[in-house]
Amino acid sequence: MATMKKRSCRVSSLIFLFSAFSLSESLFSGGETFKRKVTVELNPGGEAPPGGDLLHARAVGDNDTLHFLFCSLGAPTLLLVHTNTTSSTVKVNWTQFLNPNISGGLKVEPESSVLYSNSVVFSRLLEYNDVNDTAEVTSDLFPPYELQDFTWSRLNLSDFTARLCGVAETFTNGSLCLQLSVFESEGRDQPWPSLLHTANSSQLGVWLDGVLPRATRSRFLLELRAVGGAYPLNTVEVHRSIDDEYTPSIFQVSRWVSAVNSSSDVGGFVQWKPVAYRRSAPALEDATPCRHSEPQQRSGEAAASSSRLIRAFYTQPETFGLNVSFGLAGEPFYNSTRFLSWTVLVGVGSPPIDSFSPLVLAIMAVGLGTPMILLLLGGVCVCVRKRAAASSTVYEPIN
Ligand SMILES: *[C@@H]1O[C@H](CO)[C@@H](O)[C@H](O)[C@H]1NC(C)=O
Ligand SMILES: *[C@@H]1O[C@H](CO)[C@@H](O)[C@H](O)[C@H]1NC(C)=O
Ligand SMILES: *[C@@H]1O[C@H](CO)[C@@H](O)[C@H](O)[C@H]1NC(C)=O
Ligand SMILES: *[C@@H]1O[C@H](CO)[C@@H](O)[C@H](O)[C@H]1NC(C)=O
Ligand SMILES: *[C@@H]1O[C@H](CO)[C@@H](O)[C@H](O)[C@H]1NC(C)=O
Ligand SMILES: *[C@@H]1O[C@H](CO)[C@@H](O)[C@H](O)[C@H]1NC(C)=O
Ligand SMILES: *[C@@H]1O[C@H](CO)[C@@H](O)[C@H](O)[C@H]1NC(C)=O
Ligand SMILES: *[C@@H]1O[C@H](CO)[C@@H](O)[C@H](O)[C@H]1NC(C)=O
Ligand SMILES: *[C@@H]1O[C@H](CO)[C@@H](O)[C@H](O)[C@H]1NC(C)=O
Ligand SMILES: *[C@@H]1O[C@H](CO)[C@@H](O)[C@H](O)[C@H]1NC(C)=O
Ligand SMILES: CC(=O)N[C@H]1CO[C@H](CO)[C@@H](O)[C@@H]1O
Repeated sequence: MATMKKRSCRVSSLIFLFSAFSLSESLFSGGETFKRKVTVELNPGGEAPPGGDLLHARAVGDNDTLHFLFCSLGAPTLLLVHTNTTSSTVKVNWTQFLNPNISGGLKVEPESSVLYSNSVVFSRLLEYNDVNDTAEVTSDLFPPYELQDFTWSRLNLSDFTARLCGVAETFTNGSLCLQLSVFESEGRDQPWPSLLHTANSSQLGVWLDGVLPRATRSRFLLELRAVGGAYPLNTVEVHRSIDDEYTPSIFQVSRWVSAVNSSSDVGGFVQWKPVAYRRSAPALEDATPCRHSEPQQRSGEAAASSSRLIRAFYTQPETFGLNVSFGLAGEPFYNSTRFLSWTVLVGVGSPPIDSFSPLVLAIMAVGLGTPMILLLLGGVCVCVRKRAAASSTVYEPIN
């Protein structure tokens, strides 16, 4: 009797473990993930214009299309346009597009299909001399680098990835590079910060490589502008996460969203983990925290005059800007490695949220499950013993 119970206990504990594994499997690898069909086109309907490129990635879903436009004419700009049809197209009038004074050079047609649009302009790189190692921007701010004045390389395109590098005169041998990736389905890049992406988002990596700093104790900030129509990105929410599995030592994620409807599927987001890396192939000690300033309303005209894409698409751009600063007091200065990289996700709908991997879930299942099973087993054993003892006492008087 007791052995039978024990055997069935063992079997049930095995079943428990198996079901824990299969649950985690079905939660993560199973289930149809949302997919888009992506096609990429450089300078649609035109020849390579002087001084920059316009990339168009068209990501078609079941009932909708996401247009990603990335432009290096002026300050580098990423524009996302979400339409409610699979047949929307991008029309560029190059005569208008190349004229910095004229709006309307780029249209997404039919215009009635546009559900939402949002864009991010990389406007300025700021450098300051952190003489007292406080990592606070002080009066020792060097004249900012205006990214619209950089000399940008042609876009280097491979599959769904486009790379762009630019130099300012004082950079000597270094450069500031941006890399855009567009995705057909959910996943994450191998290198840290290994952000989770979906087919509704694109990823932008920015890095500053080999630039000659203007002071030995230089630190940098990057100024971003979010330009949009309805639902402007005007607030940054910082969410805590207990999971640092994919981005070691980082337990936070920052989301630049619209304060109106930030929790609904309407609108878009810019999302990042507050970490930058001081080497291109980083070890844990090369991670450096970054901070953001509160989004401030900025002149739409300034954004439009710095970026050809903004000028061409928006007539009355609503603009918010913020600074991301790299490094904390006491951390090595830029000169220590002369490298700094940071990654953001830009997309529509709800930002992707990290969850535990199957491995972690299995470990948790075993960690929590084993004590439960031991308790159960213990309970069963006690029961069986008591019964055995009870039955023997019951039978004794007969003997
Ligand atoms: C696409 O639209 C059709 C008809 O409007 C609808 O039945 C279908 O559920 C939609 N599919 C998705 C994935 O939204
Ligand atoms: C492009 O814009 C120019 C100037 O506004 C205009 O003259 C021309 O007809 C337009 N081209 C097309 C194809 O619409
Ligand atoms: C844009 O406007 C400015 C002044 O309004 C003018 O000086 C400049 O020539 C114009 N540029 C073009 C390409 O039309
Ligand atoms: C797309 O949206 C526009 C404007 O909101 C609407 O007029 C149109 O009917 C929608 N099309 C589809 C296919 O849902
Ligand atoms: C650095 O510290 C010195 C002495 O405390 C102070 O006089 C100076 O103003 C500080 N410089 C900056 C840029 O904060
Ligand atoms: C283009 O990018 C690939 C990697 O994406 C790199 O290997 C190659 O050297 C780049 N080419 C140029 C001309 O920069
Ligand atoms: C820039 O590169 C040249 C040749 O590669 C090298 O001689 C020079 O020292 C470099 N300058 C700096 C500041 O690293
Ligand atoms: C992406 O967008 C489509 C269409 O709006 C939606 O059906 C889908 O659930 C979204 N996928 C993710 C992973 O957010
Ligand atoms: C940067 O660091 C190097 C050695 O790491 C040092 O020789 C140099 O003086 C530092 N400062 C600048 C401005 O390059
Ligand atoms: C970024 O920082 C610089 C220097 O402190 C400041 O002038 C600028 O206004 C800031 N930009 C935004 C958008 O807050
Ligand atoms: C103020 C505003 O635009 N609110 C919208 C938030 O999103 C819901 C749907 O998700 C709309 O119904 C509200 O109008």
